Amino acid sequence: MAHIWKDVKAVLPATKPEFPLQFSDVVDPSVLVLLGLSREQLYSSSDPPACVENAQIIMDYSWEKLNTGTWRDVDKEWRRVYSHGCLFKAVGMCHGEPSQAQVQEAIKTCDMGLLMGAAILDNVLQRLVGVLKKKLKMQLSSREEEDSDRPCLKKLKKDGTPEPRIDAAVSVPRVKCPALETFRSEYLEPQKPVILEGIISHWPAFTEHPWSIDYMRAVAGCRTVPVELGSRYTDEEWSQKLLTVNEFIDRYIINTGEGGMGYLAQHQLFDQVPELKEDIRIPDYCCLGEGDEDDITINAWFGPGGTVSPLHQDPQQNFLAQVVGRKYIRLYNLEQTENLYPHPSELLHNTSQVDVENPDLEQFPDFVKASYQECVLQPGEVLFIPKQHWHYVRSLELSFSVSFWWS
Ligand SMILES: O=C(O)CCC(=O)C(=O)O
Repeated sequence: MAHIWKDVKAVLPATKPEFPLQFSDVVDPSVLVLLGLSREQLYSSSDPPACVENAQIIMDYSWEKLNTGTWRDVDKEWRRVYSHGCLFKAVGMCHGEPSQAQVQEAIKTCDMGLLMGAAILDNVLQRLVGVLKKKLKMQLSSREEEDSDRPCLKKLKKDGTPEPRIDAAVSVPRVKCPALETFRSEYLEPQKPVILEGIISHWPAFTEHPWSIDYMRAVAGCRTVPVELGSRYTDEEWSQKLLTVNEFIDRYIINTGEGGMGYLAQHQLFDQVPELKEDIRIPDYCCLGEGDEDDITINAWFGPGGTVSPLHQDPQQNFLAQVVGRKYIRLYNLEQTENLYPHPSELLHNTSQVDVENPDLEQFPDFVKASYQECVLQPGEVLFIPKQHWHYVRSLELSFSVSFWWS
């Protein structure tokens, strides 16, 4: 890991006076003292272990603040403090000749700051991960045996459920590259679902860097991300866990005997891993909305066959773009709501209680009255899901989709 320190220092402000530490009086004076001390240690390079210990105290203290009350009410200053703690710790771990495990831990620390903190110093945590990832890659690629230990793709988890038979009478229509005006008048204005063909085939995700498990490992394997555990988020035992993408692939995509379902479903992945964001493009049709590009939420959905998103609705228009694998999708329009038995609780009011492919008709007798449309979304296709349309999604095999929520 020679020279790592030089590259790490290059992402920091050049001198201590150029490294601002300004916080509002929400932050306790004792924490400000610790932050000042950490900055001192950073520039004196005197005692790396003390720097890491100090940073850990800042992280632990602000972590408590981040986890008190609801997330909405957490003061952003505490998110900034947490990011500073992560930065001081990650940098402190890179003194001398850090081992591969220490660099991996430093990346994880940056990811925690990116996920839970706030952007600081011109997105320094992201820039630091860029440097650390390169170092890690250099070390890994010099170890030929690395990949040969990995479980092979033949062990990919398989979904045992039978292939869905699409009823032609209710299948979602398909249209090839419609003009903007056509899309607006025939689908957006009347709020009708449609599958758009041929509009994403130019994405690098299909051309220069075809998305695959190996590609995910290469660009994001060492990154820590939140993973949803459990068959569906409405289940009692459903939970979330932080894992590296490599751990997620090994445990939940490739059958290593661990069991259970895991889904990488999150909106931060594309900010965290810019390489993946460069592989996709915002569909032109989003310009028909009223918001700016910055208002579009881009979600990643990466998981094994059999992953289910229960029937639910979202408050924005949605383009669900299929990159890898196929998905069975059922859609119900807003008028069907009373036949879909939304959960009574406020938290889950946008989610139906009915298990769409295996409904309990004694408990939910009106569900049979609900009319729907359905499709199997293929790689390269984009499904337009109008705002508040109820949608149920089951992946038929290993799948990677990207959704764009826009208004
Ligand atoms: O693909 C999935 O599993 C769910 C997609 C979804 O619910 C969405 O894009 O809003």
